Amino acid sequence: MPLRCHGPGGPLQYADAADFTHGLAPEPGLTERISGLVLVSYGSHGVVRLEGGENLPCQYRRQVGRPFCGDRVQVSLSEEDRGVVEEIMPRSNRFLRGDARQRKHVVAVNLDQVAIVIARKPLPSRDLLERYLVAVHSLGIQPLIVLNKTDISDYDRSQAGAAVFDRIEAYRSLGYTVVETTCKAACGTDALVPQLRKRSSILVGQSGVGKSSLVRCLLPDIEVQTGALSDATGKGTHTTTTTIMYSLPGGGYLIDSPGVWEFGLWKLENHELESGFIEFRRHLGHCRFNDCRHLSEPACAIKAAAGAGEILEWRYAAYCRLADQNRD
Ligand SMILES: Nc1nc2c(ncn2[C@@H]2O[C@H](COP(=O)(O)OP(=O)(O)OP(=O)(O)O)[C@@H](O)[C@H]2O)c(=O)[nH]1
Ligand SMILES: [Mg+2]
Ligand SMILES: [Zn+2]
Repeated sequence: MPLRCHGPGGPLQYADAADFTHGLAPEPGLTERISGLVLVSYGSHGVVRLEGGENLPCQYRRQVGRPFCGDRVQVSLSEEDRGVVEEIMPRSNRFLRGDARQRKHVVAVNLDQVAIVIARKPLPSRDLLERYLVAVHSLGIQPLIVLNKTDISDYDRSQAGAAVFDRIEAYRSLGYTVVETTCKAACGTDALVPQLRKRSSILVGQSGVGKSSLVRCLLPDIEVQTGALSDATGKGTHTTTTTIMYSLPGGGYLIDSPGVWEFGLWKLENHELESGFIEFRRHLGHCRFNDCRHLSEPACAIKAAAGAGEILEWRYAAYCRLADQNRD
């Protein structure tokens, strides 16, 4: 009996059931390959959005490796409404986080932008924003700072992380775009819309800052999109436990990622850490020692710039703490 898999534009592929006796794919050459985009990825399977717009549940092959959310892949059809990832296309970048042992984990790939969401409740931990900024700069792409929950005005100013809200203008002066949002008012996310248009962006940030709420405000058809994904995986999708990609109405993609209680970095190279502080860059190369870590070395250009007020004292202090945590 022929198997068929329909996309919106008609049948995508026909194949003979006998080819699939052993599970995954028929012999090479028997099926055409279809390009797709990985919307959500679990250990051994995920959901791929095909060129025609259809969501296809797919298995992975050990020899091909595990694709991540945002990966461009080639799939073949293995059985009705199932696919197999045959190839992962080269990635432009990978957004990483570090675990408690400073090992790297991939969150999502092929990003144009990382939107770091912070809120007054829950307050960010000390240096959280700096850690995210370092992680984003290591990809060579621009971060966007999103201050959500602007409807909340009372918060615990005694906590170290609360200082972020007094420093918003300083971040703008450093060159960062900061947008303010609230999910509790009509048009509360309007400032974010043009920043996301026609780009692939990921929302990252502490658990509870409102990433999924922002997604719900920005996507009028969120129910349709999550429904289509649940249909494709055969189980309910819980956006807060899995990194998941949605299509934006004006073009582009928005990825919701599970919140972390504490965003950690991996073991960084010195250059990754120092260039994660963008205002340091013009001073780099002017220290006495080539391998200067800008902590207690003599004739350090970064320390001198911090002493002269060219680098903000609190940014330099944050750098020193991150450098200290980054030791072997
Ligand atoms: N006051 C206020 N509450 C908000 C706002 N946005 C989200 N919330 C609330 O904050 C809580 C957490 O929102 P979520 O959208 O689930 O947060 P999240 O960042 O996705 O959390 P994780 O999935 O755990 O990472 C919910 O109770 C939301 O209703 C806002 O702008 N203002
Ligand atoms: Mg969430
Ligand atoms: Zn130095």
